[in-house]
Amino acid sequence: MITPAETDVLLVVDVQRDFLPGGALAVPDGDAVIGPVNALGRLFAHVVLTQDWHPPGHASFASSHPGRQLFETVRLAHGEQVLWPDHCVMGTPGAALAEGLDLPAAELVIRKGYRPGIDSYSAFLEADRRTPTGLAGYLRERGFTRVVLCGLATDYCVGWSALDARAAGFAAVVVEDACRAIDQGGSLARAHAAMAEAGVERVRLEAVAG
Ligand code: VGL
Ligand code: ZN
Repeated sequence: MITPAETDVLLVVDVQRDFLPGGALAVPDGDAVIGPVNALGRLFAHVVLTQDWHPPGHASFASSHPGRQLFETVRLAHGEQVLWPDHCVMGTPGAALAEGLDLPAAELVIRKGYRPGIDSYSAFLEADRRTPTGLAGYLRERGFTRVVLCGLATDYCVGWSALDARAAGFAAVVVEDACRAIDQGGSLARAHAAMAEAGVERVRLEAVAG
């Protein structure tokens, strides 16, 4: 059972139009998270959102690598990168938070992936694994000790954020049915294994007490 306390923060990851059906990088059934996320938002006193936020021509876009295919992996200066369709381009409608997302009391929106050459699945550390987004410092300064995660996608931004929450010293809980996965090439199974190894708790919505 998870009973939201003053030291808990709900982290709502990348619930943006481009990740919903019809969007540029649609997560299967992605719109199914909106109801559960809104319900969670009413249970937590503190809510933080993330927004994937890329400049045009971002290094994670297949279109920036002529001759390369979508979902192929390439080697960038800082490591392996999956090539995605152009998505969440800063200031475009696809980068906007999903319609129907109803979290008026959210206290912070943290944007990530805005450096042209570096992706950032994680809300805490960019893909070079060195550049902090500032979120860990913010959460520590606010006195939070546990991060409860939901949103899109389980195997990328939610999963990486949960692992980095643990690495930064927070307890981390993923509310599974308030997330959906891209699940390409075994990515969801890998994410589940890594989360289990790192001590990320996985619960269902009904285990979060009102
Ligand atoms: C995401 C792939 C690329 C995510 C963001 O939000 O999970 N996945 N950019
Ligand atoms: Zn992205």
